[in-house]
Amino acid sequence: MTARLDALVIETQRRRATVRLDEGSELVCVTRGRDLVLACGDRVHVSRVNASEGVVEAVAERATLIYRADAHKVKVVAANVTQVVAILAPWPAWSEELLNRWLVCAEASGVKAVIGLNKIDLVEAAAALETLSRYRDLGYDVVPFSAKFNAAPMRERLVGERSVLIGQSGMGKSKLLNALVGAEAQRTGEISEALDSGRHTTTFTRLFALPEGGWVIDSPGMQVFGLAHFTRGQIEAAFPEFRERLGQCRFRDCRHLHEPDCALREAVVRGEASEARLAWLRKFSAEAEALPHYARH
Ligand SMILES: Nc1nc2c(ncn2[C@@H]2O[C@H](COP(=O)(O)OP(=O)(O)OP(=O)(O)O)[C@@H](O)[C@H]2O)c(=O)[nH]1
Ligand SMILES: [Mg+2]
Ligand SMILES: [Zn+2]
Repeated sequence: MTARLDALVIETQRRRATVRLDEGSELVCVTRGRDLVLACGDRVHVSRVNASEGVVEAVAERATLIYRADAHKVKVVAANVTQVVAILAPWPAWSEELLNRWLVCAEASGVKAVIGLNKIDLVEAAAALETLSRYRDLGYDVVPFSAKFNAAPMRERLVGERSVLIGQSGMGKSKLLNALVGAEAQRTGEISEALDSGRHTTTFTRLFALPEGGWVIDSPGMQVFGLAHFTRGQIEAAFPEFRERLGQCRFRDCRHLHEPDCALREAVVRGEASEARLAWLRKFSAEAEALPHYARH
């Protein structure tokens, strides 16, 4: 009978996970049972097989779980994070839709959302920051930085927190990670190469401890982010500017489209919320309703 050891999942790759034992060493593990889904940031119990291998026996209850789901699959992204950090850059162009999906996912998952604008050394940065002032007005922390020349503003937001970096390919997540941990810990990619081949530089998710405390998870670039694991109610409540108006529409089942006396549309007409954000709210909640609901992990 081997002793059960406490560990933290620091890398996930298909059916294998690398864990760091609390005493410091790392083990490559398989999981006991096919249903055990692991995410970086999970606290687990493992039994050691030999000096470098083990078996994950069980996962501790998660404080938070970030995952995405659509009609085809559910993909866990990170466990036990305190914040989702969306990494954008003036170039390549970011997707407003994905940014809004990440904000909604963070809000609906009960974690903070931070928006990082990387590559502010590029001339296009001023216009990008201007675009993002809309999100600042909603209350989000928008952090301009340069992974290449000055990552300090971002480091300040990450120290002591448990964060997952999320973004499209080529935004500089891994470059930031390297700046934070002071090493070439993660490979970074030439953008032309990444875009031309459609391939991402980072191919698996990995957790890194920050020297100053806390940890950060670097994930592969994402092009889709389904929100099918949330209900319409959860998605509607994930828009801070509309939150206190929910339930004030004339019809209880208002879809905020063409119904008379829609409190959300009235907020837009009065200039208190944007048409674009209402459009995302409609789109994401319609999508959530159209798909079967997934059980929470
Ligand atoms: N000018 C400039 N370029 C940067 C900066 N940060 C990253 N880059 C460049 O952007 C490219 C992509 O960086 P990565 O860190 O590999 O991007 P990623 O977000 O990890 O991409 P995936 O792993 O594919 O998701 C590389 O060529 C970096 O050198 C920055 O602050 N300024
Ligand atoms: Mg990367
Ligand atoms: Zn309405």
